[in-house]
Amino acid sequence: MAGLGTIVKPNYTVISRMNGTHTIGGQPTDVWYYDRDSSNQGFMDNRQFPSAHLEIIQGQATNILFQNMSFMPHTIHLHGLDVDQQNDGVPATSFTVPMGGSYTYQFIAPHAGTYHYHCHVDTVLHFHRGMAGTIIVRPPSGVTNLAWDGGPTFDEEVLWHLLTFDSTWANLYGSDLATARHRPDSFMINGLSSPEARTDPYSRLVATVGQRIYLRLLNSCYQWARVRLGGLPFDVVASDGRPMQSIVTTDTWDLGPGERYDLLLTPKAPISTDATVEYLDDYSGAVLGTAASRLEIT
Ligand SMILES: [Cu+2]
Repeated sequence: MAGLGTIVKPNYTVISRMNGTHTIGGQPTDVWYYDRDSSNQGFMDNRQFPSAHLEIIQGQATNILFQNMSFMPHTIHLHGLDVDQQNDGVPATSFTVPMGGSYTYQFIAPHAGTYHYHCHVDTVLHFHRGMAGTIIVRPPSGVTNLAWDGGPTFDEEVLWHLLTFDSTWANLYGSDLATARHRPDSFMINGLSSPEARTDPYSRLVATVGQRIYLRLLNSCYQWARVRLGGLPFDVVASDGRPMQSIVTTDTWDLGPGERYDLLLTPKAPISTDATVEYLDDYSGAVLGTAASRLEIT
């Protein structure tokens, strides 16, 4: 979907909430999430799982006022962004934001690219219950059709936040023996399983022949994720917020947990097919489950 983040600004209010609901595996499921101030429109409006998407600008002083409107301590960890220790949201090296409290995370993002944020309190569980979102750092000009200064331009932009869910963790309030193993039973793109992800305007890859689709991937689950775009070749152009040293052209790409990759797809003929993510067992590599959206090129 073109221009998924056309409003870019340096300052946000982000509110943690523990009273969300999202349909996961066909079941209404309690989720915890980061809400975004309503003045920012953009990616995945009104969806509580995954958390709000944020857009900021390379080189600008950025302030994220975090208000903890929930009943447990939380933080915002700015995964992959080069922030100082005070603003890194890791409790062991800084502090937590208590219930009812607030803190303004302050930083300057030095590199345009695809990033991630999540809670770092009882991380394994808070992350899984939904306290994780994406950040796009735009180049200094703020334009939304250029990956970074000197990098590729594109006509369409899509963001896939890759997620799995273990329903036996759904109602836990603290990690314990139950969270020693993660056995996912839902496999999603942007919080949606295949039937919904195939029709979701934020997840579909739609363009005309010759247009350039920029697909930002975040693997935000505890498994490896294998991405295929209907068998078409694509270029892997960026990794974890930095340009690839050399572009890789392939039709299959694997992401480890926490990794981000940016893909550039330029279809040369019309096609209507599935674009898929296979989630893989860490040890055996067996496919645990698949999520699919659509690749529609006319
Ligand atoms: Cu938390």
